[in-house]
Amino acid sequence: MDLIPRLVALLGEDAVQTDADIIASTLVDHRKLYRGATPAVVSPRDTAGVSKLLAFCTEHGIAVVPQGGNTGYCGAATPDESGRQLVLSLRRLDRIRRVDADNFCLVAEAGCTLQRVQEAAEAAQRLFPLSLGSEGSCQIGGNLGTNAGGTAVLRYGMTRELVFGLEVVLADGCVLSSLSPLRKDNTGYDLKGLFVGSEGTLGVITAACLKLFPAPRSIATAWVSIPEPAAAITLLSRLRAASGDRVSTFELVPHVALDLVLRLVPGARDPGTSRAPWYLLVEVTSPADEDLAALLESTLSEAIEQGLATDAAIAQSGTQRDDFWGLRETVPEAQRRAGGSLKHDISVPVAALPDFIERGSALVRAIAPEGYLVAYGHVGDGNLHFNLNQREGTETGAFLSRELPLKRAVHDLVAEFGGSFSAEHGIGRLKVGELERYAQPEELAVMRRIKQALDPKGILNPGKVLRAD
Ligand code: 2HG
Ligand code: ZN
Repeated sequence: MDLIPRLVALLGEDAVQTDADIIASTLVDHRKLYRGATPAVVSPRDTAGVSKLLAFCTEHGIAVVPQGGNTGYCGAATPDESGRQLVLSLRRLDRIRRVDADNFCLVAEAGCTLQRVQEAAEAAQRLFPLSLGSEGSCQIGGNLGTNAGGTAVLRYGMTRELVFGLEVVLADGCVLSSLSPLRKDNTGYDLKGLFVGSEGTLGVITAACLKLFPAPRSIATAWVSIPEPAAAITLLSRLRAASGDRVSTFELVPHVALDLVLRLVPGARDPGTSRAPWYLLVEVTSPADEDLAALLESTLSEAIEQGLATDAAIAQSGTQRDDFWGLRETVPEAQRRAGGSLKHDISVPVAALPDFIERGSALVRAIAPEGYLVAYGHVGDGNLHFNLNQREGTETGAFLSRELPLKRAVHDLVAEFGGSFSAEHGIGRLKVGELERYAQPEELAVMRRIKQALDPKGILNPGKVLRAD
């Protein structure tokens, strides 16, 4: 079959791109772990176009790899090396179809950037709380497909919890549409829950009805020096109680990460607090007018008196708040600039994090002496990016050769703690083997049966999440 003319006939010339220079960036994942090939990047202009494409691909057994902003960490949006998988770009589905302040919802198409969704909510005095470092370029379809996490999960939950309903195109082209803002709808299986986090392997999400919240009117942000991770756990529960559970962000940053950021990220500003082995970025927000800075100040002063913290700075302006946030959000960039890194996106029950850090650090010292630990992240969710960077003066080959033994040891430790080897970045292609190893066999069998039922020809993102047959 002459594929390209058939695609052009189906969707129009402007929907089919084959120029090697133009499509190059869609063939490599964000972390540059994979480099794929494709006959074309197809960008339908609407849901009907996605439906036509998938029906055609099912009929002819052509694999399709859905792609949003291409900012994922596990290679879920990259085609394989065969050169036979089409890339389905959702970028032209970029309308905010409706903002409904009274029902606290909005309907956005998959190709809207997360930032556009946030701004549409803000314009209606509402909040869409999903918040990630890549929000300017990641797309809401990708956030839904990967069940993205980010820095407000503690208060508002992962993406899955922010959805009223979805519009999804199934492999055979059939469109499931459920975009109403019903808070109660107890009619059968939770189909939307199935598609969120399925990474494009069960259907292609084309639009979503998203949950909004009252816009915050008061915000207080602090950068806190703490002596050890255990102090973070105590401080978190104190602050949750003192604030009436309005802590929206509670992030842990080790000194080594702050140091990398200050050295390697242009514009990064020292928070001015005394040096400590660990720091916290803490934010408390409220939809009412209240003095949250005073609340933070009294809780943190008490913490300092009791030795739970050694210093703290409360942001005195929007600029200082942005500076504090920048110190946390640019840790991945600083890690990249510092050279080779090994990453583990793990979670354990929140209160077990200090023990995990201690035992995990010992593993790093024993297994990967060429690396040093840069463990940071969403301590309020029990989710750490247990990452390593290469020590200066060591051999890159030796450092990288530690990847597999270290991953096995860290993930085994996570399993011992009853945790997850992929807390927020998903499975993609990178962690298919890990899922096979750590998921319960019964769970895997159910996943395979669902995949078989919804995509019997296996055209949807083959080889991602589950190994292709
Ligand atoms: C973050 O929390 C992201 O900054 C990226 O999830 C984590 O680079 C990483 O490992
Ligand atoms: Zn993260």
